[in-house]
Amino acid sequence: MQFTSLQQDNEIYNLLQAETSRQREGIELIPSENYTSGAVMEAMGSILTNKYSEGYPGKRYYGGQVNIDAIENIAIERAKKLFGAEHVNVQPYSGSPANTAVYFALLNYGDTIMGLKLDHGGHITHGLPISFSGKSYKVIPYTCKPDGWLDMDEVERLAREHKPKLIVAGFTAYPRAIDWPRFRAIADSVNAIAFADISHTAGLIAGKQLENPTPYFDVVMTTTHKTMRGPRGAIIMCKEKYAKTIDRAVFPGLQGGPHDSIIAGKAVCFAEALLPDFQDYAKQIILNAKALADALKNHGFKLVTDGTDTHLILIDLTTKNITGKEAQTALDAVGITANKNTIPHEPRSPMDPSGLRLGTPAATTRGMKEADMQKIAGWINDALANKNDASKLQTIKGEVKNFCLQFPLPGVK
Ligand code: DSN
Repeated sequence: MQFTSLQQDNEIYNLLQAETSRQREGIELIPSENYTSGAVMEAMGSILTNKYSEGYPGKRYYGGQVNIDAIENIAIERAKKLFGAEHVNVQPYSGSPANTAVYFALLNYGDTIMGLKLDHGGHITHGLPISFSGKSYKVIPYTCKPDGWLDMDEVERLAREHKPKLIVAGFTAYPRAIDWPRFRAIADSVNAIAFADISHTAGLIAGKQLENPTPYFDVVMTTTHKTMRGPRGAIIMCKEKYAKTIDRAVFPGLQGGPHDSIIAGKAVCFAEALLPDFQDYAKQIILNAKALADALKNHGFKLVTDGTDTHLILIDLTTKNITGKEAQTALDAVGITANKNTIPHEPRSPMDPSGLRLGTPAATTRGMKEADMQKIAGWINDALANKNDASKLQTIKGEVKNFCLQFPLPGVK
């Protein structure tokens, strides 16, 4: 028997309803999360999930591809237009497999790569010793300075010394704009491949608020579900000379059949990002992040690099009497979702670090503005100051819920 409605699976249906309430009644401040549109969700939950389509448009291993080819080609063309890319592969399942495909395409095992150290704001796939990237390649990590700013002089010195084959410029917890030309110049000076992982800021780049590395980097990868506000997935963009190698690494190198419903969702989110109001959205994300950063500083919080140029804020809690884990738990109790995070030169452990990472993409999608960020900073301050006072936390939770109910949840009826 096949169910005709999700309600026939009570257990999952009820949890989905509960998650809808959680998302509706709380403030989402995890910088890598967002709310997709109803149109993106419609594509993701469509009959395209029934299809297998190994290969690429015009070169598939199964029949019945007339519509699938058209959808994939549209996704590719829209991404090219959005980022000014020469070649785009829209099939990667997500960011980690996409980064793995880039390495698999362009490197031999044992080659030297450089990436930002994870606890300084990099990513597991940028060379963490216990990950595939760290086990397969010789990794020379670069770091941030004690003030939290990226140490570009160190990047240059390490590149000269170790002559990497590829330099990853990618960031998951770095609040500042990136000097892409300097990365490119350093890579050129040692003949390295310049690879940007723009997963966090792609929406701000597509929305023309931050500089775009795509025209002059060799390879650029982005996920599509963060500031891009699309389905969970990724794309790889590259210069034409790498196109064949990248495509072969994605399929058949690492993946089988692409997720066609997700590719349709990517096409839809690119169409949304090509509309002029996406630029207003991207601008508002940054205005909100700056407003939230200023308000937090007024409450006495120390921020890594003392502020932000992007959607992301990293609070250094070492001057407050609370750890990142305790802060995350206290915020969960009031309906504010954020994540504990390491800070550069972390004195504690990744499971209970000294930082708290916040971001404004999701709150901005719901329509929150600068004045709302002041309120949110106030609730964050109160929740952390009263982390052991269950009754006070309950009161704040009520205020947060009343506030959130004024902002509809996109994509949900
Ligand atoms: N998990 C993502 C983030 O939160 O930044 C990175 O993959």
